[in-house]
Amino acid sequence: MFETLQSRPADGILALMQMYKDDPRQTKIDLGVGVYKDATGLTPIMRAVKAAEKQLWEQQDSKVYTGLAGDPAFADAMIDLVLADAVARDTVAAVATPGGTGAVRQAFELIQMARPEARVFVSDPTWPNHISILNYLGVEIVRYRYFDKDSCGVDFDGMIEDIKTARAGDVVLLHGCCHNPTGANLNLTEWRAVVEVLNDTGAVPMVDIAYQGFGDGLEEDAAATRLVASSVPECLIAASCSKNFGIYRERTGLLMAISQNVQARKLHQDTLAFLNRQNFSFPPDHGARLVTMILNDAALRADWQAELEEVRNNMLGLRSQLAAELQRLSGSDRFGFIAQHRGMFSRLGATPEKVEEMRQKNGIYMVSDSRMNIAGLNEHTVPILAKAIVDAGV
Ligand code: HCI
Repeated sequence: MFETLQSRPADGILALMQMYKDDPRQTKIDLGVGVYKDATGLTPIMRAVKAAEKQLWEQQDSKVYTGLAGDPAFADAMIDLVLADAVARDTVAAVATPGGTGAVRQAFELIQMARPEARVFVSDPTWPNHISILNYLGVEIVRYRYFDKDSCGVDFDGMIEDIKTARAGDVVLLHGCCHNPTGANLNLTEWRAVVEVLNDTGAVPMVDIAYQGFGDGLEEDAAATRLVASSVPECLIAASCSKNFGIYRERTGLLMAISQNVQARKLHQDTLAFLNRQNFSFPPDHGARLVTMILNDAALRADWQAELEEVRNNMLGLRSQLAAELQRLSGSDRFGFIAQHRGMFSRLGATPEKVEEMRQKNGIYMVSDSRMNIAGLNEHTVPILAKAIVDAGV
């Protein structure tokens, strides 16, 4: 029977990761997959994670199943981190998921289950996995304008015009902070306008927040998600712990369904648990437990926050350095957006041909849409990248 299988297109980001590994050049620079790297190119285990793991090893006496929703203490800690007091706890149904991708997948399945005719509006561009999973599930996709290729900022008027065409019961997928792949984000005034459109149309927001703490700070990065959650009747939030806790392979995420109708919460909670059961039974626990320990222990939490700040400031420093170097070499301000963008990524605005040229000539690996992982740089490689960009005539 398996001879009927057809090969599927590879994920562009993951294929690039392999190409980078296979490149023998010592001078190669990896600006591809979205993992944080320090100045030596290492993706470190955060200090608080190591400490929590040690404690866990010493204290954990059983690995028996948790619950279908995962440990409720994990949901509580994460709801507090993402939403603080924006909404009442008894309005939030939540399940632990295998990573942020797991939360996204479950959210899309929930949408399809609740309303098969719902369309999901996604930013143009969005994270390729959003498109891939929606297509796989057969959910209709509508793209809304987002990235303005001239300014490399947000085409806000275009975005508003497009999301206004959503109907009641459609879903608008929003990146809570640190937009992937562009790095271009809305300000809070613009977010308020988005909320107004959501409430006018009756469209349901789904917020994907995978980089909290990588942009302007933990609280600042959650502000838009909190605003949305507190302003609409219903919303979904997919949160990832992969990046801000550096626990990528532990697959740690949370899906939240929030409804102002408190009576609906039990049904939402049961439905989310049902979806977990259909897909994998119990969600992974190790990463979720580390996150819970860190968030609930004052000393671990303080150390985690301090290290996350180092990570964030390192990326901001690299952004400033790259923007300044490009300004110096090109004699123009056209790359100033790199210092304005936030998070791990910036879309440079180069054609796929120029991206390929930089890969072949300079061993610089960025995604073909010219997304660069800023954390893949260090103070020595910034000038090399800037020169390659200007030499390629970007
Ligand atoms: C990213 O690079 O956008 C995040 C990491 C990732 C990439 C592709 C599939 C899963 C996760």
